[in-house]
Parts: sequence; structure tokens; C-alpha cells
Amino acid sequence: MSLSNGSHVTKETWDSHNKMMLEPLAVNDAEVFSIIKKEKHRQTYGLELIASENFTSRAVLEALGSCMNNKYSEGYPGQRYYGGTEHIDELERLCQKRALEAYSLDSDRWGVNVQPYSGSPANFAVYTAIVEPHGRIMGLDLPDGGHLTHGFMTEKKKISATSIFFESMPYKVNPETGYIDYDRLQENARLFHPKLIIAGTSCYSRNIDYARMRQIANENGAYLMGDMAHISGLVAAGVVPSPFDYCDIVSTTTHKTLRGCRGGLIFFRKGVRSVDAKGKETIYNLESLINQAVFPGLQGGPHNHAIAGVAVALKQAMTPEFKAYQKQVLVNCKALSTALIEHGYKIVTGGSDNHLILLDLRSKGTDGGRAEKVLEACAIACNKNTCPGDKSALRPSGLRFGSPALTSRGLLEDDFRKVADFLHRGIELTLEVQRSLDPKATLKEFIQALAKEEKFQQRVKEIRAEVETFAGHFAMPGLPEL
Ligand code: DSN
Repeated sequence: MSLSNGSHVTKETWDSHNKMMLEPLAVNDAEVFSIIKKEKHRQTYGLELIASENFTSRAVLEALGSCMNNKYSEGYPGQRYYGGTEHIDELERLCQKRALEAYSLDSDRWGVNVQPYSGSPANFAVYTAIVEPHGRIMGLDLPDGGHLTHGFMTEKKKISATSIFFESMPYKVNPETGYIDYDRLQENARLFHPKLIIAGTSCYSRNIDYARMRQIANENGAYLMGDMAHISGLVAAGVVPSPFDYCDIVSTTTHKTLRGCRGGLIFFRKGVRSVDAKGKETIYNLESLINQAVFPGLQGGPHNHAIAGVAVALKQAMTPEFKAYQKQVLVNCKALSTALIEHGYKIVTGGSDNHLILLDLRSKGTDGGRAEKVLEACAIACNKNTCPGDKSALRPSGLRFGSPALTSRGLLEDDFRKVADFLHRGIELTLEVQRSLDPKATLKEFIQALAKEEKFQQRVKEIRAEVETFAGHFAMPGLPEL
């Protein structure tokens, strides 16, 4: 049978197609639905301590799951390569306006691009915009707490595209104190003459001295870019120093402390960059360079559903509730740090100014990889991380913990002290498993012993059951079901 209009599609198939397009996920794809449900259960009944993660709000997820997903809109508001973009233009302009407002930026002095798909593409867009191929970039080394995109390479291999397409010279933290070694950065910058210095981190628990980095950039005529991905929510709330006071460019993701959906933003200065001794002004030309680098340089159509979600998150970031949340993130992180120190652990730099801490397990005789596996089995998510002075990135000595996600669920200081107790029990178990093995046992052998030995599995079960009961008491932001 075919449709009366001559189509080759049968009525039955077409009715079925139309029904399929309206079915809820649970009916339409039980397999994906069930995986999402399992992940929802893991998030709800586990302790999420990954410093870069957060639980976004229901409103953000609704915007993200909206019809904005359907629209192509290459170009920028008012200058698109597709028709039908009037509402997309309105949305993108609103998102830009909110981004500037959330950081109290004057639109005559700053602009923003809200199209980057996430932080890594945002950073690469900045580099391609203002640094020529093989131009020089200095960022914090990855093993010292920097991000891959800040130019990571090893002795053997250039890992990040930043180090492949540009010349990267990292700066480091002082291995004794764990603080950024600004003197050494200054010395090396005088030799290397970078075009761009990046003030940003992925695992650093202290405030960055942006004034000092500005001074070093100025000595070399370099641009200073702040990558505030980890701390952008804290910056919006005004509870940590702002990179906007000193940087020419600021990049960020939108889903960490800012608590939106996944996305990226690039802020750039406009107007006068410098005035020479004769009073001659140099004007920034970052706006067109950065906009062109994002589109058409690196990306195609913007993810308009993500821009909608980011706009919602930025509105939330301007509320008193958000500021209270960010203050609690800091207090909770300090409570966690203090409780772990009381349990006898060493925290790199001795504490934290922000949302994360780095636990150094060297004095305990174990490492981050083994402890991460045991904690994961106990329904606690965190990640292994190198500590300053680690000889090998293959066996990182530390664990990174962050307070943003659990604070979004309503945990307070006493709850974080309880979290510290769970962590301590997990690490004690790690040490026991390790003691049962040859000191040279590999991580694989460690994991096998943990999974095989009845007495270890019993302990995991006990801790996990307590963690799940504890975590299950706290609200889970987001959509009720998924
Ligand atoms: N993956 C993020 C982090 O964990 O810090 C950075 O992109």
C-alpha cells in the first residue's frame, strides 16, 4: 500500500515513523534509557569529588534538551549563513549580555564569544587567533597542575596540539611548597620571549597572582590569557581574585564551578591596549581575530542548545543564592582539607584557597592510581593526579578532590568531615591491599587482589553501603527522572 499522494512510503511505515518521533526515551530506546538511569543512580548514591564536575540545574538541562538543538546558525548575530535565525540571534545576544554582566564587565571594554564547544576548543581558538604558527606560548606544566591545552609535551613526545602547532615552554610550581614559581617563570620568559602567557590551572589549590603574571607579560610584550575554567563560578561570585583585572583574554568552560551545561566562553578586551612614551595609543584588535578563529577558523555551527543552557546558568550565577553556594564551596573545601590533615594526610601547599585540594600520598606509601580504584569501588569518584616533584606521570602520587558537586547537593561542613572519614577508610583499605602484595606488584595485580580477596570485597561492600545511604539523603539537582 502507498499513500494517496503517490509517496512510496506505506501508510503503516509512515504512521509508525510519526509515532516514533513522539515517543519518550524510555519507550523509544530502552537500552540508552537504562544506561542513563544507571548513571543517574551512580550520581545520586555516590560521592562526586571530581573537582571539575558539578550537577547542573533542571532549568539548564531543560534548555539543553530543547528545540534549540535543531538549528544551524553559522556566523554571528545579524550575520548568519542560514535563514530562520531570528530567535537564535536573540538567544546569542542575550547569552553575550549575561556573560558580560555576570563578570561586571563594561561592554565598551570587553567582548565575549559564546560559541566555543568547550574549554579546549576555546583555548585553541585563542592561540590560533593571536599566535602565529610556531609562535611561543608559556603555560603551567600539566604535571604541576596545568591543563593539556596549555602546551603539554613530554621529553619523548608533543602531546597537546598546542605544543605541536606552537612552541611551548612550561613554567612550574616549586616542588617544596607547591606554589607557582613566579621568579623562575620571569627568568625563563626573559629568555623565551613568549607571545602569550597563560594564567590558568586544572589542579592548583591556591589563588593565582595575576598582577605578577601581568608584569611578566608586559616585560615581554606578551598577551596574558586567564584560563579560569575551574574557578569561573567562584570568580562570578567574587569569592576569589578575578583574572579580568589583569588579563587581555579570559577563557572558560561553563560546566565546572559555573555549574552550567558543557560549553566554552572567550572574553577579550576592546579599546586601548597601551600608550607609548609619546602618547601614541595601540588599540586591541582581539575581537575580530578571536571571532574569526572560532568561526569560520575552527568551528562550524554553534551548539545553540548549549548556548541556551549557558545563558540560563549565567542568569543563575548573578543571584544571591549562587554567591551563597560559592562561599559554601570554599568553606566545604577547607573543612575537607582540615579533616584530612587531622587524619594524618599531607595536602599540597598545606590547604586551599579555592574549590579543590591535592592529597599527597607519598608519605603514606601508596599512590593515587591505587587509592582511586579502591574509592571508586566504594562509590566515591575522584581522580589520581601528579604531585609536585613526582618523578613519573605514570604513577601519580596524589588524589584531587573538589567540593563543587557535593555542595550543589546541599552538603555542609559537617557532611564534608564525614566525607573525609569515608576517604580515610578507603585509603586505609588501599594500604591493606598493598601490604598483602609484593612491593613491586603492578596496578593490574593490585586491582585483581582487591576484586578477588573475600576480606577486601567485604570491606568494600561495607564502606560502599554506608556511602550510598549517606549520599542518598541529599537532593540531586537536575531533571527528576534522568
Ligand atoms: N578535565 C578537566 C579537569 O578535570 O580539570 C579539565 O578540562
